[in-house]
Amino acid sequence: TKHSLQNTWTLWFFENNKDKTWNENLQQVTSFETIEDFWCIFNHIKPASELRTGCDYALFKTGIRPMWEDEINKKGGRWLITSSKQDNVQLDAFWLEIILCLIGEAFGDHGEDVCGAVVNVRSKCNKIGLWTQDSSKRDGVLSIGQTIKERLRIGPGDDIIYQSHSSTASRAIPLVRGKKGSRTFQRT
Ligand code: M7G
Repeated sequence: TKHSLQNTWTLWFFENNKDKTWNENLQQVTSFETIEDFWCIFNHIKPASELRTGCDYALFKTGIRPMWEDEINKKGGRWLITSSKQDNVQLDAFWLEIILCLIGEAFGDHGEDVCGAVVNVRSKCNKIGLWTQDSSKRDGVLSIGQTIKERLRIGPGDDIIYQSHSSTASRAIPLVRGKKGSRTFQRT
C-alpha cells in the first residue's frame, strides 16, 4: 500500500519563451498524493541545477496556482533563499529539503499558511522561495522561517529574507511599463 501525504501537491514547470506571456510559459506537470508517487516523479525529472537558465519548478498545494494573482497568494509573501550560481550541490540539496518540508508537513501549526515553493534558475544567482498565504501573520511567518533555517542549516552569513508579493510585484512593474498586454500584477 502507498503512504498518503496530508495534502495533494502539484508540480509546475516554467520555461522562458519570449514569444509567450509569463502565464503561458507556466505549465502544470503532474500531481501526487503519496510518498511513493512523489519519489517516482522526483527521480524521473531533471534536478533543478540541470534546468536551462530562465526555468523554474514550482510545487504547490493542488488548487493554488504559483502566481501572485491567485486568491490564496494575493496577501502573501515568500521566504527567499539565494544560492550562489556555482553551487549546484547546494541548490539541489536546498530544493529537495524544501520539498520534504512541504510534503512532510514540517511547519506544524503553521502548515495551513504554507502555499508552496518555487526554484528559479537564473544567470546571476539561483533562488528558492517558500510562499506563505498572509505576509501580515508575523508569528506564522517567523516560525516558518525558523523551520527553514533549521532544516536547510542556514547560517547567519547566508542570505534569507521575507518579501510580500505586493512589494516583489511593484518592483517588477518598471520592467514592463508601457508594454502592451502588460504581464504585471495588478493590485486591487
Ligand atoms: P521571477 O521569474 O520571479 O524572477 O520574475 P527573476 O526576476 O529573477 O527572473 C520575473 C518576471 O516574471 C517578473 O518581473 C514578472 O514579470 C513575471 N512574474 C513572476 N511571477 C512570480 C509572476 C506572477 O506571479 N504573476 C505574474 N503576472 N508575473 C510574474
